Amino acid sequence: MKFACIPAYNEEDSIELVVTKSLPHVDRVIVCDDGSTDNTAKIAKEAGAIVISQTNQGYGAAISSLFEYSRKENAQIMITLDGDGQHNPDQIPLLVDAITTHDVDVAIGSRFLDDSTKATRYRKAGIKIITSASNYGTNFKISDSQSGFRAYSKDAIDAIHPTEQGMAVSTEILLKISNKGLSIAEVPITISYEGDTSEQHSVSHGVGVLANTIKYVSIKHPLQFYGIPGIVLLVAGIILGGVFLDRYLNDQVIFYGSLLGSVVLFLLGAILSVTAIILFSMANLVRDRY
Ligand SMILES: Nc1nc2c(ncn2[C@@H]2O[C@H](COP(=O)(O)OP(=O)(O)OP(=O)(O)O)[C@@H](O)[C@H]2O)c(=O)[nH]1
Ligand SMILES: [Mg+2]
Repeated sequence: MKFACIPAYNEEDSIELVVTKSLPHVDRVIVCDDGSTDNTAKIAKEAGAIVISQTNQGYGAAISSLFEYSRKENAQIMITLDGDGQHNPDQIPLLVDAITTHDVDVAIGSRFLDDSTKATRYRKAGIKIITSASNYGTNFKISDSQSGFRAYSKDAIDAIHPTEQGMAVSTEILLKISNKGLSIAEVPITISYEGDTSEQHSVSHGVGVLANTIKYVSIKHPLQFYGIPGIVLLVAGIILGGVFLDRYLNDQVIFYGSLLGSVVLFLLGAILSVTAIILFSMANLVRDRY
């Protein structure tokens, strides 16, 4: 059984077309209406979708509910796509095909595999930065880590339990795919940015997603992320302390600058190093829990 799963928040203008265009390609269309204040739920239901309604918690919370539903209802393949009409439901078979004929666990619809995407330069640059950070954490080499147009195999549906409530869920899922050893492939898709004026919103949104991505990556590689800067600071603190002692012992000059600098660097270095060690052991302990 194939399910098309659509997170939707106040998408009454677009949801009907997304649902009706998705229906021919799947067995069920499920819309997660995350506390919309418009007629999204009603329109989706009338168009033929099953509607899950919950209080507004964010994109990630909706994705999480859709995973849970698909697991419970034994979906063999789950496709996620946006309710705002930016993804073309007629491309669902492209993603499904990657799973059924090429045997991958997760197919990501990428906007950037060919150059036709008309996203603004800033948006492209932002997604590139986030994707590089995310690739560093996963060892994948994908081009669009933030795409919401994806397909998941049964193994992936069973293995992935997202917990991020916001947009960072896209990165979180990639890390979980990597940790579980699931396979991944990208499929070129097109996206429509018509009528999109949310540039400013996108900047703050992008910064938030990047911060979250760094959080995930730093947990995955704590020794590089905290340990190396920690040791560098510790060593710098020790050197500066040596300079202070040298001046004090040889010339009886109390050089307050290097004393203070040495203490600050040493403390910062110690904090980062301890953080690295704690995160490293914690990551090992909880790695296989989800
Ligand atoms: N259920 C639910 N869906 C949401 C929420 N926020 C966004 N969505 C849906 O998730 C999809 C993607 O959200 P968008 O805001 O379009 O994100 P985007 O495509 O990255 O950004 P834009 O370029 O501004 O469209 C859309 O279908 C939204 O309706 C939410 O809080 N809950
Ligand atoms: Mg959108």
